[in-house]
Parts: sequence; structure tokens; C-alpha cells
Amino acid sequence: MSHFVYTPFDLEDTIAAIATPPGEGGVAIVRLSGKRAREIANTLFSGNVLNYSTHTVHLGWVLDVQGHRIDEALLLVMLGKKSFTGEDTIEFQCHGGFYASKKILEALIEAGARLAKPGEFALRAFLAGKIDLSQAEAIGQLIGAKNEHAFSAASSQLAGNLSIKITSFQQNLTKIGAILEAWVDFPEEGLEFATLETLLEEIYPICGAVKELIATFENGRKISCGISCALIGPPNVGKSSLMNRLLGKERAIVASIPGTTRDFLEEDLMLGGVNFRLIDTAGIRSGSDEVEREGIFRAKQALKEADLVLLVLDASDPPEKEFIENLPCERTLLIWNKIDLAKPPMLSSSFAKVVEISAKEGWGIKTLENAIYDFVWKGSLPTKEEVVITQLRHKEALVEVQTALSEVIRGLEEKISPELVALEMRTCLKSLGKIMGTDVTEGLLNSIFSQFCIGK
Ligand SMILES: Nc1nc2c(ncn2[C@@H]2O[C@H](COP(=O)(O)OP(=O)(O)O)[C@@H](O)[C@H]2O)c(=O)[nH]1
Ligand SMILES: [Mg+2]
Repeated sequence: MSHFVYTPFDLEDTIAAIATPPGEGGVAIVRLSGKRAREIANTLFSGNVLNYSTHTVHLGWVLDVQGHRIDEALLLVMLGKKSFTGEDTIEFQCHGGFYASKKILEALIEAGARLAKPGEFALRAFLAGKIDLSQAEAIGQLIGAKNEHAFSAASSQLAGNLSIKITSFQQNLTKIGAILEAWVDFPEEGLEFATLETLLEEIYPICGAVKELIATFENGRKISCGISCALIGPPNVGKSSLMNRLLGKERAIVASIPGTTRDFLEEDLMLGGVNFRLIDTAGIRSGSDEVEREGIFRAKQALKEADLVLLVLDASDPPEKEFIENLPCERTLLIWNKIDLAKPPMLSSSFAKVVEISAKEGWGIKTLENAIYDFVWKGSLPTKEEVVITQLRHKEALVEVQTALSEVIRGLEEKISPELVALEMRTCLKSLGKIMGTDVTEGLLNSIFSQFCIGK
């Protein structure tokens, strides 16, 4: 396995950033990390920073380079390996609001620190071996979590639960890989039948576990990215009225004139602790003007891409049969609206579920919400203990692992050349290394850490 150490930024530099969000607040935090952290902090602080021991807190004044007082602040000292970055770190907790922290940061830069890039503290933590790559990514997910499930998945990943699984795959497969490599080196000795059997017996369950982990991505993606939900149907059936009902506010224009919604509207909605992206679309019909045709084109696009289609039909004015044909049944909920006007017709269809509502009167909305929730989770919302992968990058790496492992299995079962089997095993280990960050490219690290906020 090739180990790749990436230094996109200069590790010699001491970096600084404001770690708290801009705006007014009780406290703001300015972070400083690197070889010269103590020395730089010392030039600005009323106390003697060089004498402070690690993990201690000190109250004092922060002064600018001319010696003028900026703010009274708490200074935290975290030295060497015991800090988040694994380097000497000083944090200033000053008064909140924009200026105190900005002026302290400016003073630190003037005293020799460099402005940190997004995610650079986390990158240093990763390069110092304090966290692996999946844990670094978990920090980003934790900060960006929009619901409680996303938060607990991220915190489990940060705690190393995914890392433990991946590491156990790595350890077991490395052992097997070593045997395969020996087989390549001494092919004339062959692989004893017993050894072959044992190897296969060890690989099957790992392959199964990898497969299971890949399968968690379906829920993991929904948890972290939310679920896109498109309201689709003919004009005037009450799509926009339903959108407003679900959102609990008058967001979309409702009118009795068909063809009112011409573009599509998107809004966030929380249902059962999970984020949905609700998309209201133009009613689908033929023979309309140019603007509406574009709206209809977009509606069809949303229909193709949505995780869940909410097909809205008017109970008092059922559509032509063709309208419901060609819809993706397995991810479509059929909603009969306007049941205050008429009883919906019986329709033999294979839609995932049928719900009757009146958007106008507010009937059946709770039932619909439950149906949406049940459809999404199919009763399988992951528990807090379960390891769930939430990042596409991890899924893709695991699919590579699975493909390569299947080839290893096939190779061993059919006793094909040891070179090929060993090669597949190397691919497999390489892909596991991508998740942990032991086998990654410069560009990948850059793209991962640059998505972080500054000061993290
Ligand atoms: N009677 C009744 N009228 C409704 C209901 N839902 C919507 N409408 C009316 O149907 C018309 C079209 O509604 P709208 O939400 O704009 O439909 P859209 O074109 O599908 O977005 C409006 O006049 C609404 O007030 C309902 O449940 N019952
Ligand atoms: Mg509309």
C-alpha cells in the first residue's frame, strides 16, 4: 500500500482564524496554531505566554503591535500532540461582536501568523494523525448537520465507528493479501487446498459486511442530503395549495386559472426530523404558450430526478388514463385532492400508496405526512448505534472494494493466476485506504478540506 502525505499548505506557517461565526454574540474565538503559536501570542498578551503550561486558561489583555489594548480576553493553551491540530495551539476568547475578534486576528497576522485557509486546522489534525480522513469529513458533516439524524450519524463517524469497521477490513485483508503475495513470489509451491478454503472462508463474510455497509448509504444519503419531493400533476388540481399546506405558509400562488405555476418553486420542509426539499411544478398539459412549455419541461425533469413523486389529481375531475401511465410507480404517491367536492374514482394502479385529501379544507394532511415519512423509511430509520455511510465518496470506494473482492473470490474459486488475484487484493486495499485517507490524492484532500469553513 502506498502512503501518500500531502502538504498543500505550508506546515511551517503558524495559522490563525476567527473560529466563531460573524455577528454579535457573547464570545468570539480566535485560533492560532503552529510552531510559533506561543511566541506570537506572547507578543500580544499581557501575561507571559511562554511560561503557561498546556491546557490552562489565563485572563489578560490582548494588545496590538503598538501596545494599545484591544480587548480583555481568556487565553487557552493547548500544546503539542494534546491539541486538536497536534501542534501548539492558542485560543483567545474575546468579547463577541465583529471588531474585537477581527482586531485580534489582524494583530496576530501582523505578529507573524498567516490567515488559515478553509479547513486548514482540520487538515493539520489529519496530517498529524490525530484523526483519519473519514473523521475529518465527519467534522464537516457535524457542522453542517440539518437534522438530528444527520447529526448523530456524523458524531458516530467522528467517534470513529466507521473507522473501526474499515480498519478491521484492512487488517484482515492485509493478512490475506500477504499470503496471496507470497503465492505470487513462490508460485511453484502453489496454494494448498486447505489454505485456499480458509482464505475463502475468511473473505466471504468480509465481502458480505462490505455489501451491508454499502446498503446503508441509501438511508445515509437521505439523512444527510434530505429527500427531494416533487409535486406533479395536471394544471389546477391543487399542487400549489398542497405545497402551502405542507409548509404551513402561503408560499406558492394559488389561483383558479390553470397554468398559474410556470416555473418551479423549492422549499425546505422538516417531517419526522428529516429534511425534505419540496418542489412545486407547473401542471403538465399540452398546447400551452412558450413560458408554460418551459415550466412543463422543468416539471418533467423534476419528475425524473425526485426521490419521491407526489402525484396530485383532482377527485372531481379525474385525468385521462394516459396521464398516469409512464409514471415511476415505485416512487410515486398518488394523492386525490378536492375530496370535499367529490369522491375519487376507483383506479387500479400500482402506486406505492394512495392518499385522499382536501388541500382547501386541510383534510388528510397528517395522513399524507405519515405516508411520506413511511415511504421514505419503510420502517427502517437507522438506530443511533448503527454505522451508516452518508458520503458518496465512501460509497464509491466501498463499491470498488466489493468489485475487487468479488474478483478475488472468483479468482480463488476458479484457481486463476495468483498475480491477478493478488492484484485485485491490492486494488481492494487501496480503495479502503481512500476512506481512511492513507491512499488519497492531493486533489481529493484539497476538495474535501476546502469545503470546510474557515477556522475549522
Ligand atoms: N374545492 C377545492 N378546491 C381546491 C382544493 N385545492 C385547491 N383548490 C382550488 O383549485 C384551484 C387551483 O389550485 P392550485 O393550488 O393553484 O392548483 P395547481 O395549479 O395544481 O397548483 C384554486 O382555485 C384552489 O383554491 C381542494 O382541496 N378543494
Ligand atoms: Mg400551481
